[in-house]
Amino acid sequence: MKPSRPSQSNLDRASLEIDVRRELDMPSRRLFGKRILTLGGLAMLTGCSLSDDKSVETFLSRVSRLNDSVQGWLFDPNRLAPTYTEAEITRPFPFNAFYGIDDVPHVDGNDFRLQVSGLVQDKKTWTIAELDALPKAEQITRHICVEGWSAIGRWGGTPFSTFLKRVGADTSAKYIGFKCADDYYESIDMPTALHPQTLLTFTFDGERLPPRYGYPMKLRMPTKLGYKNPKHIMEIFVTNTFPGGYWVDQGYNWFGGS
Ligand SMILES: Nc1nc2c(c(=O)[nH]1)N[C@H]1C(S)=C(S)[C@@H](COP(=O)(O)O)O[C@H]1N2
Ligand SMILES: [Mo]
Repeated sequence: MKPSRPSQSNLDRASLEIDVRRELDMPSRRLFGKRILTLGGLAMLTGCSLSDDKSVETFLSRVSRLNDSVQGWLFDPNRLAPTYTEAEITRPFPFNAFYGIDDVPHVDGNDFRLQVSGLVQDKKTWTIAELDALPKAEQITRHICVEGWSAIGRWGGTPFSTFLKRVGADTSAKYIGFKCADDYYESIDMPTALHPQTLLTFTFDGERLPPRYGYPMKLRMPTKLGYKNPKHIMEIFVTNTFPGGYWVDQGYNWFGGS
């Protein structure tokens, strides 16, 4: 986003952002509310400029009405998140998880089998070689974490819609759930799963996804905030039963995106 000159609305925004920090400094992140959770993040995801009073006001009023169903209606399956150039990639790219870097799970690729379950025709498991053979796609997009940072990275893999087609997913189902190697879990809505920028990724910056960024795979959605993007995916399931998510079950907004 462009740097903005100070204005009353921007000051309001600044103090809201301080609220975010204050909440994050609290021993428990559970108090993290829906209201401020997606404030700065959503604006960046939608490419919405907060550089003038009017757009800040429009934006704040939208956020104050924020809830999952409203966000679901706002989501436009054809709208694309911004993409960036090679030169804009953030180096080094930050690591984040609900634990420190020393506790990153190291999944053994030789034994690894991705499980696919629920409302799919083909419940076969997938080896890394089989996943690597899927049609390729790559994107340079911005990852936005609600903890107050964002970074641009390059992820490669396959369009998630291609994968869902391969496994014969029931695309009239409501949710896709993810179980991860580190006890993290997440779920997303079907329109986001089928969005053209939603990628099942196996590489970061042209290299095999390193453990810290989610080996063996990470679902990358530039239309969603960082916590919605599961790393170390071990199982993918299609369901009509709301699966929740690691942070969502502690009060984060489920939709978490645009
Ligand atoms: N399995 C798993 N996925 C996860 C997390 C996690 O703790 N475990 N943290 C989420 C959050 S809050 C962020 S910001 C991003 C961080 O991804 P990065 O390490 O590639 O920056 O991963 C998301 N996906
Ligand atoms: Mo995050």
